[in-house]
Amino acid sequence: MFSRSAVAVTTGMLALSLLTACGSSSGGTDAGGGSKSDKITMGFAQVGAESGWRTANTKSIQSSAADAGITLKFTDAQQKQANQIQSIRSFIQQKVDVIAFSPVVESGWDSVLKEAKDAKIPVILTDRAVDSQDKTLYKTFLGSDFVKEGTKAGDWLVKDSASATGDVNIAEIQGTTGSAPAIDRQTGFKAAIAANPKLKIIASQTGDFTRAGGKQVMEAFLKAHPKQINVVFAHNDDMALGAIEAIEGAGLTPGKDIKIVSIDAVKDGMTALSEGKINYIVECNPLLGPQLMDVAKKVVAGETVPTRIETKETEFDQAAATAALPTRQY
Ligand code: GYE
Repeated sequence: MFSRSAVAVTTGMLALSLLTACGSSSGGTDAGGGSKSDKITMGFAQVGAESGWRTANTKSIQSSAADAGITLKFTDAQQKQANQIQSIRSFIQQKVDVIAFSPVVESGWDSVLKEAKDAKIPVILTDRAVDSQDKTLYKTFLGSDFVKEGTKAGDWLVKDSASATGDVNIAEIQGTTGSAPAIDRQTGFKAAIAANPKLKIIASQTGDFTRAGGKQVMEAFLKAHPKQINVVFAHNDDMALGAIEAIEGAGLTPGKDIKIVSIDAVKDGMTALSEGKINYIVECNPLLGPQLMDVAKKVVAGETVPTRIETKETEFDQAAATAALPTRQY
């Protein structure tokens, strides 16, 4: 007993002296340049854990906060706006230094964002946008151009079906109703396929960005439109993977009998693409953490930041997916 506590005391003293030494050698500042007493606390209200994309996004945010020396208060809204609003209110009460969140849907944020503004807590939107008219309610948006993603998916289909003689019937599996990526990806895709009047969307429903949702919606589509669907446009890879299960369950070959184009480029989606079960994937990058922490430090320091920060993204066919898979991070 005695010797153990002696060790504990000695270890404690050593830790204390190390801390003092660090403090004096760095002049009382941390690696981020702020003083120790101003360590930033960020409240982050995440959408949920609905997809592979989301899991990679959460990991990126958590590890980047740790790397940047930012204290992270993280909540998961389970895809419900009410939960997210509650989290944001609780972050305001806790007087965090900055709030970041990925809004489940686009509308309905004005009052809670006004509460944050009145409390002088800056807000950063990540991944998904809001449709608020008052742009002073948040400092910046960090994420992807979802319209462009939908356009790229549509452009691919226009090229791929250039030689089709009859109608090309498309079934669309949408993301969460009212969410920025669902709205914008549909807009971009529809505009792009207008280039060829043979391309027709014959069914469109939400699968809520989940694999189970994609499977269920595709099963219903196959029943309602037997032997009619030529192409599936899924707003994310997880729903495409669910659709693959439904297509195989109906005795058809995904990628051949029914072509599939989706968005995200997560590992499972890329694997299905390299196996020929998906035909094309437009990338949406979930690794927003490092940029978010950088911009949060600037915003807390009162620096002006661009009002929109976009992620660079590419797209993959079967060969590109096969080449990229061994080093794919998510
Ligand atoms: O595409 C999907 C996720 O908001 C960009 O949300 C994100 C989307 C992503 O559930 O997989």
